[in-house]
Amino acid sequence: MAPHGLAGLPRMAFLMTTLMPPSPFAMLRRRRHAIHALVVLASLTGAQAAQAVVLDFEDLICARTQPTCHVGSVYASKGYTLRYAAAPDDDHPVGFQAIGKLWTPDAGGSTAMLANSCNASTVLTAQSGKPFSVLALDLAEANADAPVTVEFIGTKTDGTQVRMNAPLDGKPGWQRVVFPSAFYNLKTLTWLQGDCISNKSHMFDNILVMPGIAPR
Ligand SMILES: [Ca+2]
Repeated sequence: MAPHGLAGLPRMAFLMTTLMPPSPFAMLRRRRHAIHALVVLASLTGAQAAQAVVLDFEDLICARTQPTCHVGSVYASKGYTLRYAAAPDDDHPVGFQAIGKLWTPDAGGSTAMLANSCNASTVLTAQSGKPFSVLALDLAEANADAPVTVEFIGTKTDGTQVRMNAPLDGKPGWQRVVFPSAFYNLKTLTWLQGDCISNKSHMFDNILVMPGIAPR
């Protein structure tokens, strides 16, 4: 049986480590990431930007009063769907877990999401069935441990794929990933949870997504 996601929860194998307070540099870095994402959004036309949404998981109210709570294998919001799938050799799929601010490694954050088993995949699709573009999202070390690298795989409507690795800095806290235009006009966006051994677990938040940007 593969070990699973968060410490202190059923079938979880992770250990919590001490969380360091965010440094001024980390705060500055976060602000710079935020500015970058805003620049990306500002480069779009008004009509395009008006259709952009942020999947921020704030509707998962159970995480307002609990460190974590169970979500299930599907999360749908604002025209988009996230699906969890356990690794093929995983006999005990767990599903998505909402992460609240009471979860220590989410200090300073807001309600976020975790695919709660090793090597689980998360797949983002648009409920319209039409191409969509992912502009940015936030990642953090789920248990404040390292290393964490998240590989994103975008699949286009013609079946071709684009890939990008997002290594985290190893310091507890949120980092913003801004996607290049190769990640516009996708049919699906997939990323994997770490293997819990050489690649530790991550949580995610604030997925900035919008309908496909012409040309298609
Ligand atoms: Ca949030």
